[in-house]
Amino acid sequence: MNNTTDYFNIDALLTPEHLLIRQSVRDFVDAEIKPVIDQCAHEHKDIPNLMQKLGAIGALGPYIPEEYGGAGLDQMAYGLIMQELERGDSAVRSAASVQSSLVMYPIYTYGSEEQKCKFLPSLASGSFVGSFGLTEPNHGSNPGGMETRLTKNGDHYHLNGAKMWITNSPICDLAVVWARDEEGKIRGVIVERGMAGFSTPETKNKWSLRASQTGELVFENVVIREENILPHVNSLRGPLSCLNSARYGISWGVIGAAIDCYETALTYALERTQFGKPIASFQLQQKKLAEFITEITKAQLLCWRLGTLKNEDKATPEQISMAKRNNVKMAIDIARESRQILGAMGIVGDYPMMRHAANLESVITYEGTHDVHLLITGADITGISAFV
Ligand code: TGC
Ligand code: FAD
Repeated sequence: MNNTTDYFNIDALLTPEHLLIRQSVRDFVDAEIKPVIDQCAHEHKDIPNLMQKLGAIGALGPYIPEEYGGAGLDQMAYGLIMQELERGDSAVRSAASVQSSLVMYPIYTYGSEEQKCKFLPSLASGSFVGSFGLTEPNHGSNPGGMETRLTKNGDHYHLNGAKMWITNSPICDLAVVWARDEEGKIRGVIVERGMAGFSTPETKNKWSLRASQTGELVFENVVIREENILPHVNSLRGPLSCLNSARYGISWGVIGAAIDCYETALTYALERTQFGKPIASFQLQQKKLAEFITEITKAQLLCWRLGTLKNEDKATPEQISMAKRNNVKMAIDIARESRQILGAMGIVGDYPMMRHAANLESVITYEGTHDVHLLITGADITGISAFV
C-alpha cells in the first residue's frame, strides 16, 4: 500500500532545510490551527493571535532579507510554508500571503530605505497587520480602470476613493493602496490606521473564508505626505508584480487544502463499511481517490518547477498565472468530490471538506478569477489579448 502524498518522490528534489521548514510549519498547524479552525469558521471569529504566531514561526515575509526582519529563505521554502498553512485553512495562508507578498514585498521592492526600516520589521513579527488595496467597487478584474485618486495639494497629497473586498482591512495597521495621480500614473501609498478620513468597514455575511476578516478601505481627503508614497513605482506593473508573488504562494497553498481533503477521504474510505466491505474497495470510490492523488502530484510537480524558476528569477507572470488557475481548480474539485466519499458525514464540521470547498470559492475568484487566468494564457499563446 502506497498512501503517501509524495507519489513521485519530490522530497528528493528538496533540501534538508526545506524539509525541516515544512515539518515545523506542519507541526504548528497541527498544534495551533487544527484544534480551533472549525469553531473559528463556524463562529466567524479570528484565530487567536494568528499574526503574532505566524510571525514567530517566520511565515511573514519568509523571503524578505533578515536585515529587515524577514527569514531570508528561498522561494521554494516560501511555497512549502504556504502549502502547510493552507492544509490548516485558506484563511491562514491568506493572512500570511497578503502580509508577505502584497504588503512586505511592495514595501521591500518599491519602498525607500526609511520605509523599509520603519515598516518591515513590525510586519515580519506580526505586531503590525497590513492589507493591500487594489480592487474597487467598479474595478475588480480590470484594475487598470481604478478611480481612487491621489491629488497634489501644496506640500502634501489628498487620497480619495474606496477599495473593496480587502483581506484583513478591518484589523490592519496599515494598507498598501494603489491610486492614480494627476498625470494618470499608478502610485503606491502607505496609509496608516489613525489617519483622518481613513476607515475600514467590515464586509459581513460571508460563507467563505469565515476565519478571516474582509472589508473596505475608504479614503475621504486623507492627507498623504511624500514619506508615505512608494518612490520606485509608477505604473500598473507595480501592483501586478505583487500579484505574481501572491499567486505563486496560492499555487502551493491550495495543494495543502487538497492534501487535507484527500487524506481525510482515503482514511474514511478504508474505515467505512457498506455492503459488507470497506467503501475503498468499490471501483467508483477508487477512481475518485486515484484521480485525486494524480492531480495533487501534477500540481506538486508544477509548483516544484515554478519554485526552481522563481529561485532563478526566470518565472514569467504567465507561468505563475497558469499554476494559480490549474492548482486552485484542482483543489476545489478535490474538495467537492472528496466530500461525497464521506456521504452525509462530509457535511459536518468534524471533517474539513465543506470548509475547504467554501474557502476555495474565494480563492478561485481572488488574485484573478479562473476565467481571467484562462485569458492570460490565451493571450500568451495566440498573441491576441481578449481584454482590449
Ligand atoms: P495590461 O495592459 O496587460 O498590463 C499593464 C502593464 O502591466 C504589465 N503586466 C504585468 N506586470 C507584472 N506582472 C504581471 N502579472 C503583469 N500583467 C501585466 C504589462 O506588461 C503592462 O506593462 P506596460 O509596461 O506595457 O504598461 O493590463 P490590462 O489592463 O489589460 O489587464 C490585464 C489583466 C486582466 C491580466 C490584469 O489586470 C489582471 O491580472 N486582472 C486580475 C486582477 C487581480 O488579480 N486582482 C487581484 C487583487 S488582489 C487580491 O485579490 C488579493 S486576495 C489575497 C488573499 O487574501 O490571499
Ligand atoms: P468582476 O471583475 O466583476 O468579474 C465578475 C465575473 O466576470 C467573473 O466571473 C470574471 O471572471 C468575469 N469577467 C470579468 N472580466 C472578464 C473578461 N474580460 N472576460 C471574461 N470574463 C470576465 N482585492 C484586493 O485588492 N485586495 C485583497 O486583499 C482582496 N482580498 C479578497 C478577499 C476575498 C475573500 C475576495 C472574495 C476577494 C478579494 N479581493 C481582494 C478582490 C478580488 O481580487 C476580486 O474579487 C477579483 O479580482 C474579481 O473581481 P470582481 O469580484 O470585481 O469580479
